[in-house]
Amino acid sequence: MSPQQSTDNLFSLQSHILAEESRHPGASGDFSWIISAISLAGKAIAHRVRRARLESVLGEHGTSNVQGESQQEMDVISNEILMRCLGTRASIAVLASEEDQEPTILRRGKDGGKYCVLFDPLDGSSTLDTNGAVGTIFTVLRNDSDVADAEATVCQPGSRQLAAGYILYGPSTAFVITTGNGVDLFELDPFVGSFILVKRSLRIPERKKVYSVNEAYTDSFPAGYSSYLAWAHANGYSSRYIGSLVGDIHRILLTGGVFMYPPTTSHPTGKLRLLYEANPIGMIVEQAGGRCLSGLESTLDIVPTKLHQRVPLIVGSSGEVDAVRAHFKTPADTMP
Ligand code: AHM
Ligand code: MG
Repeated sequence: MSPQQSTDNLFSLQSHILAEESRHPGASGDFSWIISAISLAGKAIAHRVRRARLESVLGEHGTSNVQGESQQEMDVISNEILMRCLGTRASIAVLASEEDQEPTILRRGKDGGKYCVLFDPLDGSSTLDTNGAVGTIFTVLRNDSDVADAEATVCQPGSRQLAAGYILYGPSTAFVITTGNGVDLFELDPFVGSFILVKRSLRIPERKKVYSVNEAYTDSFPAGYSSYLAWAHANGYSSRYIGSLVGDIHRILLTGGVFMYPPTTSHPTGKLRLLYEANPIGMIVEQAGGRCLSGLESTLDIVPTKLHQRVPLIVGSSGEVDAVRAHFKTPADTMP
């Protein structure tokens, strides 16, 4: 191994963000403090996830979130960890979580609040009881200090995200991030205590005959999705579905394919949340050369109207998303 390679292998997330920030003249360092808080939270959540069964913190917490979904013990613990790590960062104006009904205002723009951080603390947590992979999804937005209402402040289209990422708690802990300049993959070295860069500028393969969807709901899918699935069955496609978005997206990012969560009878506008699930995943995948749609629209162009808004999602390899899109002949093909 050359000296250059060994230096690359020991490039930490912290150094990477500082290096990225130094490319912007006049950068204050506030942004790297935010990513460092998310990285600290990721390490703390990874530790708790690994010990969840030993500490008997699996299963339901006995409460529901704003969306009426039962909260798992680890949802609540992960949310608290993120709130505690991010709550101390001076440049954050607003924090918003899947688990909390309202955004939390930390400070106004005039008091130095420059950024908003939105997250799903532990996506796919219902698979945790059976030792499934789960993840934290996050996005960073600029705080528009002219907007007084916190919900209105965070309702920005995904195209305005400053950074987006996820942390996958699987056999290893992976940290995937984009700041709009490609996508980089880090892995936690638990002995060193740092996320170490393992892959720079990830590119998602353009084609791969694999789709990822909960096919048990096929009967309630709009016509365009059913037509695509019939086509995929006839064309040698394979299926992979973990039921945990971060796990499914990580596989697709590395090996290609398409993930879909269409509108269904029980979720007529889709299940996944626009601001802290679809948008960050969409930014990551598009930065890696893939595509992200919500029905006929580009997900990142949707102007959100509320914090917990849901959207349909079709995301992955550009050629595979286009293959789904080709079955949407009219808007009716995308509607339940
Ligand atoms: P959650 O945020 O409540 O965990 O729900 C999101 C999860 C995703 O991780 C996953 O893709 C999807 O829900 C699975 O839903 P379903 O069980 O309906 O297939
Ligand atoms: Mg979620």
